[in-house]
Amino acid sequence: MKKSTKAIHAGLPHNSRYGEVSVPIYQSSTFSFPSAEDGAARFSGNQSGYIYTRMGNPTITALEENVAALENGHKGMATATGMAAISTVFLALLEKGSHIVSSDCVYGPTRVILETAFAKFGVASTFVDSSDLTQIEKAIRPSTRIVFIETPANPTMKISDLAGTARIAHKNGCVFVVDNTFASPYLQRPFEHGTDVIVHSLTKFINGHSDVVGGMIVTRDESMYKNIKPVLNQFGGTMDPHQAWLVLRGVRTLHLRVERAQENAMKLARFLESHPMVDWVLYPGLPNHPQHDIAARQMDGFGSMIAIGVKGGLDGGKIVMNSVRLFTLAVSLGGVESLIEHPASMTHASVSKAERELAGISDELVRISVGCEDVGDLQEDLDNALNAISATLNPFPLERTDEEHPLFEENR
Ligand code: LCS
Repeated sequence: MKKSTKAIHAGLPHNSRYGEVSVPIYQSSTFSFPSAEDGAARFSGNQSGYIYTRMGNPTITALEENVAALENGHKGMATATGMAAISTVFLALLEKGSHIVSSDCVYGPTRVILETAFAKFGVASTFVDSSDLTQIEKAIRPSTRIVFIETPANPTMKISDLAGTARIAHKNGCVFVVDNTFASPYLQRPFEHGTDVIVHSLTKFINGHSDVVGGMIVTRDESMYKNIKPVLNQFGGTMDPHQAWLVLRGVRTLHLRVERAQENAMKLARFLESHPMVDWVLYPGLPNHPQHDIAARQMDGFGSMIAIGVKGGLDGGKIVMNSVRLFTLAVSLGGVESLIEHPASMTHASVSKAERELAGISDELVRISVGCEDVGDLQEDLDNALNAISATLNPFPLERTDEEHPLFEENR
């Protein structure tokens, strides 16, 4: 099946009792056993069948099958949130004395849990610019167990080379984990480039309607599944059947939403590039994006997230965020509605200013999640909000200064 067919069909009931077309919501915390012997056989793993919803549930299984199929993976494990997926993988694969190498611009809380909770249990972490393979290689120690990257990265839109990172991780005996939230499996399938484990915040593109939080872990093989699944079941960061049903409803239009949103994003990125109130635009689909070629090689499209720096720095950004009428000022991303936010004071406020600056998360960076509305309406809204900067903060120089942003190659 092609990916759009999988989004609609994977995980649908094959032997439905009443011919239902949608997966039923099995809202049951526990499942009866035909006999005491069957119950014991299910617990020992000698018989398949559901036991207790924290350990598995048919509605949740349907979603796990759907996302694993979209990723061309082996098996999925649905989690309560994206952070539950990430922390479960860390809990399962790291131990006292071990070390992890991660992208320096991962989602704020991913970095924070490594530097606080996991550090407390003796896990060391190093954060590098993962778009530079030599930095990843240099950071690896004999104790390194995981190389973890997010590409495109939140919020800098930095792209890391998946195949190159996989080679380095495997040469050094590390598990290569990718957070594929920003691209979604519709645009990027990391297993095709050598990844071992994929994590998702389903809250974003996969659900796509800003009404559910959820996460998913997908493994490439059975042995990795067996390493992680008991940790998820026992620590309990699992999903609820109703939540799974809502995400299943969302994922069935993944391809339609992603296609429309990225078409809108490309048009808006070009418009923003030429806007006198915009200093720089980072969108992987623009040829001047520092890793545009890598994105073109490993992705099926460039997605719908854009980072911009506006005239007037943070003050200018605040004016834009307070002036939009159609864009919603809110964190999160990947829904059908367009959102705008300020990472330094919102999603990445938990990361220190010094670390944010090293990672390219400057104070003037404004992040845009482009949705599926009419692109003309979106452009008009941004244009009005950007023009409010000059009206409020005049005078500002009108010449463009794209090349001033630290993420541009020549300024490294
Ligand atoms: N990974 C990435 C790349 C994310 O962007 C997020 C959330 C997570 C993991 C965590 O997923 P959650 O637990 O929220 O389902 N990113 C958010 C953001 O940029 N704004 O609000 C949440």
